[in-house]
Amino acid sequence: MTDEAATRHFRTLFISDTHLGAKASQAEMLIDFLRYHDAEKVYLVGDIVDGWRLKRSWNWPQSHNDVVQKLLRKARKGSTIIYIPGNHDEFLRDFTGRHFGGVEVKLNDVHETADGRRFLVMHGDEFDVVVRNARIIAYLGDWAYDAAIAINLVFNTIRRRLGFPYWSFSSWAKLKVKNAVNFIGAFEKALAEEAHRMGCDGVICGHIHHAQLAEFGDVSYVNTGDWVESCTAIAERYDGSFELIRWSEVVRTHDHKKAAAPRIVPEQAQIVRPTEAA
Ligand SMILES: [Mn+2]
Repeated sequence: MTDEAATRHFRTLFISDTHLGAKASQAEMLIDFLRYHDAEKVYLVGDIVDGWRLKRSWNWPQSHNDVVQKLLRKARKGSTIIYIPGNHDEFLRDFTGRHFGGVEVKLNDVHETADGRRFLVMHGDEFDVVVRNARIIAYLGDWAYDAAIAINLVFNTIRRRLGFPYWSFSSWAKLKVKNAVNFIGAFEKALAEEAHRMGCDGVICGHIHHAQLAEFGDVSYVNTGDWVESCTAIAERYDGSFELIRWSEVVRTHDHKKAAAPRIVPEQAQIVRPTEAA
């Protein structure tokens, strides 16, 4: 009952990069978050299960199972749950259009907000090659851009068939710390451009473990972040506006379990202009 009093209800919740099956997954934080947040529709925006990590060494503690149970319970209680696979759970891309336990698998989706804006929802790894070669592609132009996306698809399908692990954006960017901001900027720009190309008002993605609410001209860029390091999620309020929830900060600064609903989460929405890609 106390839980219900503190639960925040949203129109939509967007969660990604939980990496269940990986030791670094902060499943307990996520269970806590799911306990205090509910929505009519929940988007799982990829890398929910870390298939590559599980393949190397099986790690499935109770807390990881509890996350799955909690999501399935939300589905049973009436939430629409859409699972958009990422690169770490790309085995699910073969099950596009399928339902399991009330969860629908989609390659990507277009979400319409309460105020009528259309958002392309996708994980974002489709743009890895573009990001890695941002400089060259910017120089070569449009055809190189389209070719890069096509190459990315073919390249990773082959890698996957051969059983090689997928290249990880976040660990790669961290290795190149000095340029990490540029890579993140290139990713954000590529995704915003794709949304524009698809005739959408914005994009909602994950993949780079860097939560963000930003505007690129007239295109909104929304990134859900992750549950490995930052413990972030994006929520759509009933008026169609978005909120970036940094759950670890909420937990640290508030006794959310005792506080009443309107007081538990301060305005955490961050509108920051990302650094332009070099
Ligand atoms: Mn990813």
